[in-house]
Amino acid sequence: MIDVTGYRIPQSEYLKRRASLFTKIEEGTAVVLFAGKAPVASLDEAYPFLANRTFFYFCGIEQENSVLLLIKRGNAPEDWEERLYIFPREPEKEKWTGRRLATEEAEEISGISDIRTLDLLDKELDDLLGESFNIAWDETDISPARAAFGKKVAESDRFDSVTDISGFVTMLRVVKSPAEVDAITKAIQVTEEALAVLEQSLYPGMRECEVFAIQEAEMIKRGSLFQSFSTITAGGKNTLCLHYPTPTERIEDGDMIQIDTGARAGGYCSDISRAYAVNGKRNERQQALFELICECKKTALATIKPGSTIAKVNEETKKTAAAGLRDLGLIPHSEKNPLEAVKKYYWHNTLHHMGLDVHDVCDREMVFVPGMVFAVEPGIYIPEWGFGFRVEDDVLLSQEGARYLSHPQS
Ligand SMILES: [Mn+2]
Repeated sequence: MIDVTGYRIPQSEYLKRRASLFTKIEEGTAVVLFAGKAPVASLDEAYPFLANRTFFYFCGIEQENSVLLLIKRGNAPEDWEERLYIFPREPEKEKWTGRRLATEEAEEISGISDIRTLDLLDKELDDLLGESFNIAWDETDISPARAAFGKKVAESDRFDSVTDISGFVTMLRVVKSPAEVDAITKAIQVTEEALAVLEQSLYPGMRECEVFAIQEAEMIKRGSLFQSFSTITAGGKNTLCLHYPTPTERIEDGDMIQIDTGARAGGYCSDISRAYAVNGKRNERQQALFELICECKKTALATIKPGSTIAKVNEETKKTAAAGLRDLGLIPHSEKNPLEAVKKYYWHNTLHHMGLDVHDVCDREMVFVPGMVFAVEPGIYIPEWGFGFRVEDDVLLSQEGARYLSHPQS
């Protein structure tokens, strides 16, 4: 049984990433990135915390309110300064909140030797603003911490010189290193081991929430405490709702169950969808749809190659879906525009980038290059039949084309 407890990618990755960022920004720039904190659910109850993924990308720290400061005084690496601000250790507070990172641990994870406590941050940011530094940040970060800093910057008359690094960071994040592919592969392995247990546990009449509970429990047992997203489990007609949020119904004999799920490892996501017959045997229509979706996946895989685009893969896959739906009698042979008609049954995109975010950062027009990782999820939903589903696997693009990181369902 795989166990990803405490798993993380090597420190050297973060050193490399920060060096890329330093190379990209101009001399006299200070990059400020925020981990953020969990939003309040109600009163004193907060949602689970996940550090801002761009912050995490550059230091690997998963602790609330932490701030990364990268200062480029000159072009030579010895003129690049890295500081990480974290909470100080506070035994009284830690009785409630759990142990905070020690300075040495933060250094060990991130490779940053200058670890400071958060109480110094405000004054030191003021100092920077007082000097002639240009400020750079991630404009897609919607956290209150960044907003508060934004106000400070605006008040300091330095607003003209703020640079948004999100576009450049996207270019870095969208191409995965071998260490990142390893992390994603581990996350996939957790998800797949859990799915194998789940498939053995299915029985007609079980409730959607029991399916949910088994899948989540099996991933948690393997050390994935925080999933890529909350597992979706929908039976029967509920498979016609893509992000079905209320899994409480029984799955009757003869019905399909849709599971869309993904564990995390070292902060990295997986994303796998399976469609099972709850009684273990697909009927004729279920089998026909399953085969068509697998056909679509084949088309998608053949189209995911260097130089291709999301739009191209979508279009080719929809052609395969349209042809299949015509054979099944759902799109009339007389239909003049099958690519338009297929929209009635093909509701979502065929693929998305996957990494630190499950729907990872990207520019949708971006031309595919080796190192990209995608979740490929053709889905066909047939209201006339009362069900539909997607089958989803994760792939890595190399010079030779796309190859599965997960093990496709048959
Ligand atoms: Mn997906």
